[in-house]
Amino acid sequence: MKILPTKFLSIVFLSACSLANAQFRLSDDKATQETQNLYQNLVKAQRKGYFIGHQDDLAYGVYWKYKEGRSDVKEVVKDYPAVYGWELGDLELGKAENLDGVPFSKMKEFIKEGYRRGGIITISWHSNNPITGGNAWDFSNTSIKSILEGGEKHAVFTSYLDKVADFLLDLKDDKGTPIPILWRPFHEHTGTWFWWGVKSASDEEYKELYRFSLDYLKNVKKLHNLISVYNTSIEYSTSEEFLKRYPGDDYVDMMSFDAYQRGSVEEGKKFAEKLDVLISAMNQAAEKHNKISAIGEIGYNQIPDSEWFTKVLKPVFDKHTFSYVLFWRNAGFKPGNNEVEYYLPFKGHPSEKDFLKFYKDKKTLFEKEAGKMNLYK
Ligand code: BMA
Repeated sequence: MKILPTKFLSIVFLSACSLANAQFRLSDDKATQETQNLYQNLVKAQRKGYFIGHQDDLAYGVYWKYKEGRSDVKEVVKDYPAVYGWELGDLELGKAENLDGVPFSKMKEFIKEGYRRGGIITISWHSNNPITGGNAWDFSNTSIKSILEGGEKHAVFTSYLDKVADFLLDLKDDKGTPIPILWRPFHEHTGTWFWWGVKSASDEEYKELYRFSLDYLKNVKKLHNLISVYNTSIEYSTSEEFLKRYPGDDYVDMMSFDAYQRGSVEEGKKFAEKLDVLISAMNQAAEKHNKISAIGEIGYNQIPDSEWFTKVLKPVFDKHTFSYVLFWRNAGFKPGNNEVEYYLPFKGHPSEKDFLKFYKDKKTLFEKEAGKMNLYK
């Protein structure tokens, strides 16, 4: 009799635990085992902290390009980021390099390398405009109807998806197992600047675009290694607004937004307040729909505030739970104009010390931790 209550309690406890994870199910019921494992491990890891990511991390830094083993992040904290972001824009045109000059052949190798070390891969797609032939920022068409099913430009759009699918299908480890990908298409859709944004796609058209492309990749192209990431920009403050163009639970696995601090260092306070609202509203939506959440892109170009990571970001991040945050690319000097663009410190940058402090915080998870967590098992 004495044993019973303990036994009973442990059964209750165990079933509560498995229930907690069981409610998180991938939208693709044919998802590969590794993809399901990654998803469940992301759910678990959220209780511990959040993974830190960086776009194009292994390809180049502010002062270098394509040097094996290099990474601006690693040179500052002696560890790679846990999440690697890559970008497919221009692949759909059959080009050998993406819109930022990264050769797709190299990108594939970097993806395999990050995965081999136990890192997480996320991919975005600044697709060219299939209607006008302009780039992703060409929102001059007033409707995307013609690329949806039955539309006269539909075949152009599916030819784009075919190219994307070929690339994704080729992402396999040495044993031929597909590498799980956090797929974040048609991002920042609440903004005005992309052809899938609010200026040229109605809410219903956007949802249809999202659903059609995902169905096409899963059902026609047989891709079952995708974790689908819904991504807005900053134009919301409630969960209802955040979900205005939500394509539905059967199409989304993670919820996310992109946000950048701009202007002077003094803007940090306002940015932190906004960030707090953005995460709260997103997490309310995520909780309601049994999805996990993330910050798809973040940054403050050139990091003019030498304590930005620990004084602006960390206090807000500490109030919430989410699975990863991806800092945008250390492009350095951009050819064609005199702009300099980078979002994480490199060796010798004034915010190096602050980023190291951020690294040492127990909630920030980089690649060594990710490796130990065996995210794919
Ligand atoms: C933007 C900038 C651009 C880049 C684009 C796609 O935010 O970094 O330089 O071309 O992302 O990666």
